[in-house]
Amino acid sequence: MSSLRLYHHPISTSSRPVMMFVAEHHLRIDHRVVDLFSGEQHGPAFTAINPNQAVPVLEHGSFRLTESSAILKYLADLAKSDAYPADMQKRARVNEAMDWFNTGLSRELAYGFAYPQLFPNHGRPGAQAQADGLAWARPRAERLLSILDASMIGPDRRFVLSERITLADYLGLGIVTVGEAAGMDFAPWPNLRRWLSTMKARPAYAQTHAIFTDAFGHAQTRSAMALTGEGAC
Ligand SMILES: N[C@@H](CCC(=O)N[C@@H](CS)C(=O)NCC(=O)O)C(=O)O
Repeated sequence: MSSLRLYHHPISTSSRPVMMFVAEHHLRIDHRVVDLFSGEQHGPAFTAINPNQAVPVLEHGSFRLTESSAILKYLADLAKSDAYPADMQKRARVNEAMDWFNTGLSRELAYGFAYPQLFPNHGRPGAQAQADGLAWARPRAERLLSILDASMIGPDRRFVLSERITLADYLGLGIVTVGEAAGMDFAPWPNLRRWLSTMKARPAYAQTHAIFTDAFGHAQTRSAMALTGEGAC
């Protein structure tokens, strides 16, 4: 098998799901950290790898792939993982949930609510604009979190739309945890909290989320990020 390489950053919302999937499937992969906080993603070397100037990027031999959702699906097929079922309708259900996370919850919870608070380059110009932006995003994020809680996880399922873990859980975890880091209160959603505990109890979570947890648990690290003026999710 050709060699695998993953360009990522351990704090990035889009990288963490791929890192966790890779760890849980024991894939041999060359990990390359792209330093988002010094702006390495904007330099010519990385721009030649991904013109979008964003992580994650997967290389499999000479084949290069961007977009976390596409990378997860590619790796799952490569690893013949049950997390991406072969059955057409089960697979469509996973795709459906992944699109929901990536185009719906990500927009409201990550881009609308969390990033403006956590990453200086996402902050709105001025305190009033920042407050207005958060007031706009919060109810929209809450509406989607209610749907995730009541309909997608529900009282009886262990995972999103499924009894078994799928790629949707890995992808969704990246987005839900960044909302949590920004102070979204999950108290109203017991099924969501149970799912989050289940995901955090998986052995690969601690290993792949150590830097993320550390960064948002220590005010000192947060202000160090603010000083750089760089960095995104
Ligand atoms: N839709 C892309 C999003 C990739 C993305 O935005 N990555 C962020 C980290 S979460 C990034 O590299 N940002 C660098 C920048 O904006 O300068 C995916 O799912 O992979």
